Amino acid sequence: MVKIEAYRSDAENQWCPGCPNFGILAALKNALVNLGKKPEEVCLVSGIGQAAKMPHYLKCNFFNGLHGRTLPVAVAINVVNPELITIVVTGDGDCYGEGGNHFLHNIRRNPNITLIVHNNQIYGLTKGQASPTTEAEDKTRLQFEGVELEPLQPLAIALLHGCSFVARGYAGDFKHLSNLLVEAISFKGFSYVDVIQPCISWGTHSVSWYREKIYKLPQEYNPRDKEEALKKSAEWGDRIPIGIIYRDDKPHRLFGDYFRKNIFDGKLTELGCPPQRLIAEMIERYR
Ligand SMILES: Cc1ncc(C[n+]2csc(CCOP(=O)(O)OP(=O)(O)O)c2C)c(N)n1
Ligand code: SF4
Ligand SMILES: [Mg+2]
Repeated sequence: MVKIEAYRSDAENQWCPGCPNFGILAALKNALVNLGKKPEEVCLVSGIGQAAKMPHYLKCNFFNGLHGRTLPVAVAINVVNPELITIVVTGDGDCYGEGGNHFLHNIRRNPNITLIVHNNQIYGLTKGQASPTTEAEDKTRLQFEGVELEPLQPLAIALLHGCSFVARGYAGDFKHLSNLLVEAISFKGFSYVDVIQPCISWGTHSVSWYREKIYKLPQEYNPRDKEEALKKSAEWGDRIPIGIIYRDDKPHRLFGDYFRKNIFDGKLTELGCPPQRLIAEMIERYR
């Protein structure tokens, strides 16, 4: 049996005391333990930002790369080693702004990975500039007269581009979020969870602003109804739904399977390294 202690990291935590990111960290650890996954069976991938520090605070395989370039690395890891549970932890800026292109095209590719977006509607690490999900007219430290652009609707974008698992969680509801992550991580295909994570230092809304609006999708809600899911994905105002907004369990082609079948015959990790001589010849050819 896997114990939560197995995931404990010795790294000093740099998040602000009381940041809801701690809730996401606890929920993710709990989900992995509930799934019986050992740290060596998991790989976290992140870019730059407060959210992207997550892999430092949880002991398992990880890759911490460039801002906005999280998904391509995760997809490569999953293609090379499909048995590894690959989870992307990213921010709203990292994923929907700098990495927006990768978000769009990896929904279309359908890799077998889980994408967790800490959506605090702000660039937290760089101290409070507007992100793609900051609401129009919200005042930030940089946009002090109010944001001019309408916010991106990432859940609707995911649905319209064929994402088979679309969910929204809340960092302040440990049990609900942990259950959501269990479902997302066990899903076969690209599973996407946007997690509302108030930034208590730079965010444009208080924790109570979110708390008053968030509600759980009721038992009778049917997450297989795409039209209804589209409506729910756009619901952001007086009420904000959390839960599995859409899931389609029909088997879909996985990008990793396609890639290995058509480009490489087998698992890349089993092919081993090409001899040094071949690499040297290859480099010579392109000199
Ligand atoms: C290519 C590039 N552009 C900009 C930056 C500066 N930068 C670092 S983190 C960050 C914003 C992170 O915001 P988000 O992804 O929402 O994460 P948060 O800190 O809010 O969790 C920016 C703009 C960078 N490191 N690299
Ligand atoms: S700046 Fe905001 S998101 Fe970053 S650690 Fe502090 S409260 Fe959390
Ligand atoms: Mg952010």
